Amino acid sequence: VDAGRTSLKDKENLTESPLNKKILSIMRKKKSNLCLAIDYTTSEQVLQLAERAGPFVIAIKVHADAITDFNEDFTQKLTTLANDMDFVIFEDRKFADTGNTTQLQLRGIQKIASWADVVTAHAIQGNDSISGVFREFIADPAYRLSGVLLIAQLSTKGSLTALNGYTEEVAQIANENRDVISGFIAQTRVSNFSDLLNWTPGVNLDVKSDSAGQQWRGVDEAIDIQQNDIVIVGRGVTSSNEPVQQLKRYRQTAWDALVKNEPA
Ligand code: 5FU
Repeated sequence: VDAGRTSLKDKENLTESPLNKKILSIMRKKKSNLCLAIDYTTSEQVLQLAERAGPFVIAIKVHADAITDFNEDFTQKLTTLANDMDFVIFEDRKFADTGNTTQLQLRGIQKIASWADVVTAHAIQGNDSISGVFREFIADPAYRLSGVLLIAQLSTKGSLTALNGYTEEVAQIANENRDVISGFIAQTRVSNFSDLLNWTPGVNLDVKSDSAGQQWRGVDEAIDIQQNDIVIVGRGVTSSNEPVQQLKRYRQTAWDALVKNEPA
């Protein structure tokens, strides 16, 4: 199976995940496979860019614990924007503990499960601490949470996810729990199930690395060669003086690379 080259429409029909159905439909509607990582440190900065970025992105990714004035007013405004502008809210928390602790953290001081549509989890703790916990939250209508992405590969230099067999084991967990796991954070496509979406960070059209371990590559490599579905862009947009202009550039480049591979 050439999972990367299944059409978006077919992926939308195939997927068992309500989150992926929604994302794939937004992708086709907005002609975008771009997720913007807004790593600003005040809620006002995040909301301002989210509002300007809304029409061009399928998801806004945040690190709630990096927002110094994080509060419920912020999440209320963010969910209103997401509902009005049709994007999903992605909290990149990277849960990695016992299932019980993950449960406590999802409901904890930040109430992540109440405002995030999708979160990330490592798989290092093993599947008994992952799928069951998330399945419970996703099934509960009291929570907004509707999907989880497993970290199959990190973008950082020297990442231990490259150790022999690790990524394959993560893919196996997702393959067997596709009702709850909606995809991966990865560098290259890691599963043959085309309904598991591959989200890829480490994308920048102008710079190759920072001084703290990040590695960036361009969109052609990320989409055309490595067969990812969704591009996650951070500082390529957020460090620019003209973020919306950069955002449009990334959206166009990433979408062109994706539809180039779409079967007619
Ligand atoms: F899982 C990962 C990863 O492997 N690499 C990442 O860069 C997550 N990220 C996140 O994507 C990271 O925490 C940032 O929020 C974002 C990339 O932003 P950048 O500014 O393009 O480096």
